[in-house]
Formats: sequence, structure tokens, C-alpha cells
Amino acid sequence: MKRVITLQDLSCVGKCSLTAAIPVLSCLGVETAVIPTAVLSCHTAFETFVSYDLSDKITPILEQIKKNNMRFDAIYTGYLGSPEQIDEISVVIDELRDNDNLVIIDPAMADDGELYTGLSADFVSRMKPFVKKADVIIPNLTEACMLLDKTYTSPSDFTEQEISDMLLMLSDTGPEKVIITGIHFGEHEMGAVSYDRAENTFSTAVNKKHNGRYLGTGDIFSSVVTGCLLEDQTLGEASGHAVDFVNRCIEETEKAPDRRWYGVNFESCLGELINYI
Ligand code: PXL
Repeated sequence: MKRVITLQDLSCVGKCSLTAAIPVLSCLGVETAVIPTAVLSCHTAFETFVSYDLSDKITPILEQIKKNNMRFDAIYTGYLGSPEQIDEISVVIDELRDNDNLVIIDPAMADDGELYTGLSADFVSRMKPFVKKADVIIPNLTEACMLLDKTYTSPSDFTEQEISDMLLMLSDTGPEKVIITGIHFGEHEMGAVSYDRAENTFSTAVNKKHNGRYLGTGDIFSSVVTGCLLEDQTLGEASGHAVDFVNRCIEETEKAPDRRWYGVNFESCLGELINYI
């Protein structure tokens, strides 16, 4: 069984980051270890929250991991709470990477053209060199624009050529595989585009477009991709499964729209992940 270590926050209420990643990866048949980077009372899109930064716990945890000679087939990072923490996590990657494991970075920091509450331009500046360390990066369209210093207006303003160019530019900075999520295809469809430099292939994954913002879907998307890549699927296959799974989670959540801020109802769909492996 493959073993991943994922570094992201633990939000007590509002399913996202670790509370979304662990069940998804487990259902994809991957052993999931964690380093919680912060504990929050809830995710930052709720009106109020408290956040306890765990940056000073990361190095001691890493030391123990090294003393026990623990090895991971993938190192997967999600939401990180502060620019300084990006530097700490960078060291974890350097220490845990070997010739065979995969480094997957979801530069979770923004959506719909805006940084998440509490993050600033400094965070983006630190994220730019950080993503170069990855084998795979999974930004949404807003995050891709921020990483490339491009202006974001609306998803419908980007041409197919512009998005392919963005994939190539992001891959040129280091990561062999790039997926950009939140791409709109006409009025009724949305999905993700990806580029694999080793295979020299582009792929597109499309499903239904849903109105409104569903928090935590980026974390679920990246977790499905991580699990599927560890099952030796191609980037295109992994991205296709992630698009389909997120669509199913949103469909289930639409049945109970008042729950939206608590994250999507992925629990109703977890059993379906078995079909992807
Ligand atoms: O889903 C991304 C995410 C993860 N973790 C925390 C967040 C968010 C998005 O707002 O606030 C704490």
C-alpha cells in the first residue's frame, strides 16, 4: 500500500483540508500520514475564527520521522497558514524527498480572484519559489494567475490558447505536471486542464458547471489526484476522476444548500471512489 504524508491545516468545523483529504485518500486505498500545520476553529470563510499556528511543531515532528526512518511515496501540501510556514514546509520536502517519491503542491491561497482571508501578497511571493520544488502542482485559475503575475478578471475571459500557455509557463518553472482547475467551457460546463511535460501531453476534463462557491472542493480535487497518481494513473486520468468526483460532491450538496459553508457533502459519495481505482 502506498503511503502519503499530507501537510495542511486541521479546521475543526467546515470540511476542508485535512478533514477532506484523509477520508478521500483512505477510500482511494492510500495510507495517509499527516503533519497538521495549524488548528483553526473553522475555515476562514466563516465570519469569525481563531487559528493556532503549529509552525514551531513541524521541525520536532520531522526529526522524529527521520529518526524512525519513515518513508513516504508522496509528500502532498495544501493550505498553509503563513508565509513563514512555507519556508518550514520547504525544509520538510527537502528532507523527505528521495528519487522515487512524488511532491504534490496545491498552492491553496485564493479563489474567484481573491486571496483567502488572512493571506497577503507576501504569501504569494513565497509561494512562487515554493511551487518550483513540486513534481505536480494543482492551482485553480486564480492561483495560476497569481503565480504568473497575470491579471484575473473572469474565467470566461481566458482563451484555450492562453490557458495552454499558462500550463507551459508553470511547468517551465519546475513542476513536470500541472493541472489548472476551475476552467469554464461555455455556459454549462467546467473542469480542469492539465499538462504532463514528460509525456508531452495536454488533457482536458469536463463536467457540469455549478453556480456559486463550494468551499473545500479544491482540497478534495487535489486529494483525488494524489490518490489516483499513487495508483499509477496518468495525469489526465487522475484529473478526470477528480473533476467527476467534485461534480458528484456538489450535486449532493445542492440537495441541502444551507449546508454549503460546512463544505461539500462528500460523505455521500465516498463509496464511489472505489470505481476510480
Ligand atoms: O479549502 C481551502 C481552505 C483550507 N483551509 C482553510 C481555509 C480554506 C479556504 O478558505 O480557510 C483554513
